[in-house]
Amino acid sequence: MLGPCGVPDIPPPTLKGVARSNDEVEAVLQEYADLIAITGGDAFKARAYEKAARAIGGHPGDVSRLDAKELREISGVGRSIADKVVEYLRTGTIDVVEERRAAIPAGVRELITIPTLGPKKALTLYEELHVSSVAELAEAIRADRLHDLKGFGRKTQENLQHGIDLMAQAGSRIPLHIAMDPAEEIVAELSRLTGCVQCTYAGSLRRVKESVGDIDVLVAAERSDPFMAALGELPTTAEVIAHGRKKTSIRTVQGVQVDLRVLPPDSWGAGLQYFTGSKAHNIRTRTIAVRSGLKLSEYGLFEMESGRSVASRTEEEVYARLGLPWIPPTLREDRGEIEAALRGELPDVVTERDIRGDLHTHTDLTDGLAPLEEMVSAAAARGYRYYAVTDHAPDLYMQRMTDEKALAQRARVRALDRAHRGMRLLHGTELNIGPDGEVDWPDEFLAGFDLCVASLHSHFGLGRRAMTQRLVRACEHPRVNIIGHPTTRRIGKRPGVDADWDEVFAACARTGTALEVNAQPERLDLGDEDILRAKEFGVVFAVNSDAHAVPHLGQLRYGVGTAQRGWLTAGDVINTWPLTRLRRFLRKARAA
Ligand code: DGT
Ligand code: CA
Ligand code: CA
Ligand code: ZN
Repeated sequence: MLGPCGVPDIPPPTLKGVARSNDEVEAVLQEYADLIAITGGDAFKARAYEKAARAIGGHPGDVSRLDAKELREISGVGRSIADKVVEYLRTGTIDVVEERRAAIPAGVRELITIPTLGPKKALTLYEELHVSSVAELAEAIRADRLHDLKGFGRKTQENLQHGIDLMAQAGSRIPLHIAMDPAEEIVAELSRLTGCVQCTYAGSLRRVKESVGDIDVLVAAERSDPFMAALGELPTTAEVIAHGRKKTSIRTVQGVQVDLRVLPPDSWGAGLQYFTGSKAHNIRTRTIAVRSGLKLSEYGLFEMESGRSVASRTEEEVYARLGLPWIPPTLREDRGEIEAALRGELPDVVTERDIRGDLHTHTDLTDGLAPLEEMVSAAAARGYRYYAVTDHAPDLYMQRMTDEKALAQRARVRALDRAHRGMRLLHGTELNIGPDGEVDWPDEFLAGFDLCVASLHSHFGLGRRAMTQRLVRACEHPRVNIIGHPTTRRIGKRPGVDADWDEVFAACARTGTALEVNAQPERLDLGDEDILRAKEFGVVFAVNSDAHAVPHLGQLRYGVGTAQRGWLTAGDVINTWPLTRLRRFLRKARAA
């Protein structure tokens, strides 16, 4: 089901404060690590800050509630780091970070935002060529000025150019999860004001697009001024761009633009429909209105002749008067939803409440941050009926998995399973799909797992033919149940691998292998368009968090939003199924 306002189920805003302050601390420590590296500081120290940044980002509790002593209990956080965190939480800045910031041009810091450029190379470019911005670097590459620079061969230059291109493509669009925090905070703050009848975010964020241009917030109230004024005063507001009676725009400290519009309460439904978009969807609804002698605007649906309002209070009324059922925001892209709605064939899209368990998660046995017990308790607290632990397999060498470790973990999982009422634990693994489609471990060993996710973690550059065969072969493996993050894309950073996806989708359907909708917001893999296509082949899906820390479990909602955008119903998603049906699926055809 969808929540009030049709926003996909979202945990209550109170929980969000936790993630945000941890994220902020993570970001400032990571920046400090980068600054140390750029200014030629101690590499060991930079790594220590990086490690602490990650540990804090993944810490399940709100770090802003901890004192220095409690902070030091987080792994990787020593006295000096804890003190800096306390300083940051108290004052909003850290002196030494400010000093380092001042010591180098902003342009150099801008350089390391290029996905393929690390701090060391950024410093070389600055010192040797005085390059101090992305634009200057692009120009230097074009003019072949990197020619004689040590460590900047052809391949490196191509990578840099690729990184610059990716940045340009991503433009100033903001990843979904980065926009979600300020949006929820603003909605929570404005909802508190007296006179607020309704408040929500609209636009691409409500449609759960993987990246958003800006945040559109709507309020229904008789008087607009108090809301316009309050927006300018919020702690997240860095700058007021435009202030008006109908619309105010600000920029947040994260650099995200927010448009606030205040509507008369009677126009709420029409305004919400209009500002949710997409533009393409709205063009269709307006055309339908015109054909019925009506005019649709953000204020309502009006009779063309008399100007009399016929619907405006709720979205449902507006759609109904157009002869349509209410359409979930995630479908409003003019990708056939209007036709489907007219035929009465809109999909009943999967929601977070339908999800019975998570089938791809990690622990600190490999690269996760939290111990098994903590991940399992957090999963139980989410109300899951089942939960799979799928740590990495041995071929990902740096994770140092062994047979013994896997078996020891299994024993712990089985013991925990007995201790948990209401939630069954599955012991799985995330296998590595080798260059020829082979996976870690022989069949006898794999037989001991309840399920196997198999993912690409290397050899991304294989040709299309080889890549396709590799994925098809992984599907054909009798123990492989789910292809994890199938394309390996990183949104705005790395494109997915090249393969004949139609052939892969067909293989999934034929072999009873599910495709993952990986909910990590920087992945969202498969993405909406691939899901739509795969669904046509009769593939089933698993919407998984791929959590490496407790807070990541909650990112599942981004995967659910993406699944909705791919028109998936609960029936299409194996982790909404009852456990018995899931177990039958996990046996593939073996026991049939
Ligand atoms: P974004 O911000 O680029 O990720 O995408 P949106 O969809 O949030 O677009 P935005 O912020 O420009 O406008 C929010 C919604 O307002 C949009 O989805 C539909 C509606 N809207 C804005 N301008 C127009 C327009 O000129 N025509 C129509 N039909 N709708 C518009
Ligand atoms: Ca927008
Ligand atoms: Ca906007
Ligand atoms: Zn994983």
